Amino acid sequence: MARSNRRHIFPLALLAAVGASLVVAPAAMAGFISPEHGGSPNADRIHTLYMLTLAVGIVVFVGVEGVLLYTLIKFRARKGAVAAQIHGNTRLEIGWTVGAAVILVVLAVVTFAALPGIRDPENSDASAAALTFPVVAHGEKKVPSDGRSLDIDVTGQQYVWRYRYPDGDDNPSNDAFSYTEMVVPIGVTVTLNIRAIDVAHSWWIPKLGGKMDAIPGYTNYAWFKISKPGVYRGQCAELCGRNHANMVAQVRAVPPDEYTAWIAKQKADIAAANTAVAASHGKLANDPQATP
Ligand SMILES: [Cu+2]
Repeated sequence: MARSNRRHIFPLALLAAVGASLVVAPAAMAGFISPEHGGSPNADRIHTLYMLTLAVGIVVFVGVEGVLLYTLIKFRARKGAVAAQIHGNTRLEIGWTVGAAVILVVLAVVTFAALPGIRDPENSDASAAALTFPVVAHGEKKVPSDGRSLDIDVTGQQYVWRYRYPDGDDNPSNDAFSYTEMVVPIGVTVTLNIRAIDVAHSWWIPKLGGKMDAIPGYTNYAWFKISKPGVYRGQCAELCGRNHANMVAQVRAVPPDEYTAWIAKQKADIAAANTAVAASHGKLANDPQATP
């Protein structure tokens, strides 16, 4: 009797451990089972789809494993037991085939219904409309239905991200730009044109939506809209060389007036740096001792 009790301890302990880990899983696994979210509505919709699929998966898992465990215990080997000879069960087999098909159809319908909300940019908040510019949809590029957004170029290169901010005129050479940290206003829909100039990279700030490849020779598109100020971190998500791990990115969302001030300062700093470079080039050109 004592021996058979001990024999049961291990499987019971294992069951308890699995049960306990399922209970603490949601907290411990946040951002693991489903990507991080909470920064932009498209990221939240991706999260909802993940959780819905996960819930269906858990129901199927518990059902299948439950029947399996029940059967293992109820029909375990006993002295003198004779196995029943069963020749299939048509109703049961049709049932689980149709059941699996119905689950797939439901998941497919829900996914296709949610896709436009993930793919198509929303309109900016009315209060932040002054910071948006007209954008044109073409090919794969989707734009908000009011035809306006803050359209930022994202360029990946070994091993840094560069961002160019539109200012409303047609001259890209006088636009503000920055590296690594992108600054954006809250309440504004930001559409991204994602490119690479050397090898393949991948743009991904998990809380702001799905990842998007940055491929030389192509332009890919993504969008986000942030409602609360904060810093949203990410990292190049495509192995792009030996310093790939250092190719970090972050988006800092600030109130609109702070954004306007930041752009102005960035432009002034860039102009001052260009002037300083031109001056030192001039000095070099006039210095007979300088070696080129
Ligand atoms: Cu990279």
